[in-house]
Amino acid sequence: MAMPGLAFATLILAAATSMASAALVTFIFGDSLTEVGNNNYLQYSLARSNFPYYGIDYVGGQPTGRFTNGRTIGDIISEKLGISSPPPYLSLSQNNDDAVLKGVNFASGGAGILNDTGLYFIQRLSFDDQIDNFEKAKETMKKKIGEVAANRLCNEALFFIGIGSNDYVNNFLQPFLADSQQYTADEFRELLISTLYKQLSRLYLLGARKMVLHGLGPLGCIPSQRVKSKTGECLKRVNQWILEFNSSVQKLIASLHQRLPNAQLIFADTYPAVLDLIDNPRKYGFKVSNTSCCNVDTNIGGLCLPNSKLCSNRSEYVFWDAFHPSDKANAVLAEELFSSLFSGAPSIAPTPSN
Ligand SMILES: *[C@@H]1O[C@H](CO)[C@@H](O)[C@H](O)[C@H]1NC(C)=O
Ligand SMILES: *[C@@H]1O[C@H](CO)[C@@H](O)[C@H](O)[C@H]1NC(C)=O
Ligand SMILES: *[C@@H]1O[C@H](CO)[C@@H](O)[C@H](O)[C@H]1NC(C)=O
Ligand SMILES: CC(=O)N[C@H]1CO[C@H](CO)[C@@H](O)[C@@H]1O
Repeated sequence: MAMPGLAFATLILAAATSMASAALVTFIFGDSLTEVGNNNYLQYSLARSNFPYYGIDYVGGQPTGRFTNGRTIGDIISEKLGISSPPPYLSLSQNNDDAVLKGVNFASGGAGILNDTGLYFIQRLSFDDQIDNFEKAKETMKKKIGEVAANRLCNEALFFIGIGSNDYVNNFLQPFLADSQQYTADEFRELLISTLYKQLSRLYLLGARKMVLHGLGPLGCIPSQRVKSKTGECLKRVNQWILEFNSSVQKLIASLHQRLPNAQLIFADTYPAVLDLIDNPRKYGFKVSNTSCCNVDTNIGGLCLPNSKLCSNRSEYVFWDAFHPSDKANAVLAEELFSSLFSGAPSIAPTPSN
């Protein structure tokens, strides 16, 4: 993977350093770790965070639909690239918005690779739905700048894709759902990978070339999973499944490189960074990593509700609610991701600031 990765980093660098002439366009796909407000537009969705205390540390201190107290990793990466964080797709006025030419966020809380993931949230945009929306956005681009320019824009844009956590947390790990009874862990992983293969190939056909795929973090260590262990420990079996999923994604990327000419996919391996943050919180200036700042009720979901009690210092906690990192943790993770993508470019990868 080293060669395409390096070439790719050089390309991002070129794009980032020539920003004065043309801004880097990013398209973001994913779940609640990357959503910036699409679900606010889904009337019946239960996967929402547009209420206090979400956003308490975001600009203006108001909830936006981000599932954290402050910024997502995508917001912070955008800041570092000197571009504004792309707006939610559903906030754009359809057919008549130049915003599609500048980058769009398609992510939706509760979404997964599979359509039936997160079904108890009633409404969310699955990865297939998000690609459908990208296809519509592409049609809008073509109307605005013509087919050749729209294709070129997509070929040069950066696609950030972070999806799969909910296929475990809100599907396979829920004993009352069909998938956990129907499949073994190996079969389920194979289903995810073969589905992802079709989805990434479809994005490629729609013009995507430079894609950053986020691996999954150690989901066995998030507060909503820890409470299932008698001692509050990480669930080893869950972490093992995630590691196997990550390996399979790495193999999938290698096979896509064989089959899709000029595709440049990078696996952004977030697992070790998140695990280190959880195992050694003090190393990064945190005090608590085994429970969330917001005192959530994991029996009724684990989101931070308006009547929840908050910790006294939000900067001391790795987790904001039972699923999502705090703004401060996202800053640490974004820093590591950014410097791994830009490893050859110390000049534009600022040193960690806490
Ligand atoms: C999701 O549903 C759509 C529409 O029914 C279908 O075309 C697609 O293949 C499904 N995707 C998956 C991953 O099952
Ligand atoms: C978290 O770890 C601390 C010790 O570091 C322990 O006292 C506390 O009970 C743990 N909390 C949970 C929810 O497991
Ligand atoms: C909150 O915690 C951070 C990190 O430990 C520390 O730097 C800061 O001084 C604390 N703030 C308050 C008000 O105690
Ligand atoms: C089996 C296994 O551990 N495979 C890989 C999964 O991803 C991790 C990090 O996310 C890699 O370091 C492993 O090699």
